[in-house]
Amino acid sequence: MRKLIFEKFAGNPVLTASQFPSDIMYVMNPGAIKFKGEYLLLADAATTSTPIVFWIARSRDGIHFTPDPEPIAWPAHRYHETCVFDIRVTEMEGVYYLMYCSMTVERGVALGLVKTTDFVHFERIHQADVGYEFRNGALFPEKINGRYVRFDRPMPKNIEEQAGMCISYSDDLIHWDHTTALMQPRQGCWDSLKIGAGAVPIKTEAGWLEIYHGVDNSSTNDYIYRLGTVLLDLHDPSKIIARAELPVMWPEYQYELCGRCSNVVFTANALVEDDGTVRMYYGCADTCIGLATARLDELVDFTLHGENTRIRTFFRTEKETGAN
Ligand code: M1P
Repeated sequence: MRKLIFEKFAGNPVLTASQFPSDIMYVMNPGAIKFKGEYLLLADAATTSTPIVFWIARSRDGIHFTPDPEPIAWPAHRYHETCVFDIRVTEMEGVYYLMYCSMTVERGVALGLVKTTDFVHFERIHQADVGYEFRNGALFPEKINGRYVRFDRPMPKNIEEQAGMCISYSDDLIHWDHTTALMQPRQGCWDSLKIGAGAVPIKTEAGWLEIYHGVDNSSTNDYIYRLGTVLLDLHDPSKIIARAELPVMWPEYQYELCGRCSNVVFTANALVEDDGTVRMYYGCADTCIGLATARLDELVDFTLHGENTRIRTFFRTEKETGAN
């Protein structure tokens, strides 16, 4: 297996639809958490009859997972949710908050919030935002300056418009305000079309480390989803300390290159172990789930200092290429 910053587990994928009941077609993009000595994946499971249900798979060793007999009994929504996807799990003082994308006919795609303390009983906190469409919500694991903070991404109406990552604040986890643009796609780079929060941010001495996804459409047939990193100020996460120029992970193997949506690596949670290993579960081609690991200090160092390469762009100016 090749390694840049993240090293992919040689036995990938660690979870596939074949481990679930027969009407599950694809599993992907899991929220992940270590709870009472077990690794839990809260996966998107696409069924033959409904778009997606959330389904927990549990493991003692983080490699061999057993899905629960049934999907999560997801708490009712004021409207009918026609699809749900991409849970991100945030723990605060023993409560586990599940921020997720909620699709209803009335609201389009918005961010809903559910909580649990035991991963058996689930209680709704928030239906979904009103107004603009939001996706890729990730709640920070602590209040900052007395307020809850989340990443989100307002969705442009036109897919060709650039979609950037924003940061929003709340006193009650229901009403979100001061939505501020945090960062934008970078023209000509691996994250040129759209970007969105990936993992719930990780607190480090150097700042909040965020592993985000970036999409470019340089391929003739498809988008490519890669993962990159950014460090944000601990006291004011709307301030960027450093954004790595190059991605830390990208689709390379058959299970990431081919599937329901090809060329996708997509993460929602990266877990930090006591020895400083970052254990990241990720969706592969919207079809199955893989595991990749990295050292937290290497991720921070790479974000601050990068490789000894300048940013690679797909398109050079005439001046850069020396053309007349
Ligand atoms: O199909 C790739 C991904 O597309 C969406 O992410 P984004 O809105 O950032 O493009 C999500 O639906 C995600 O679940 C999916 O993996």
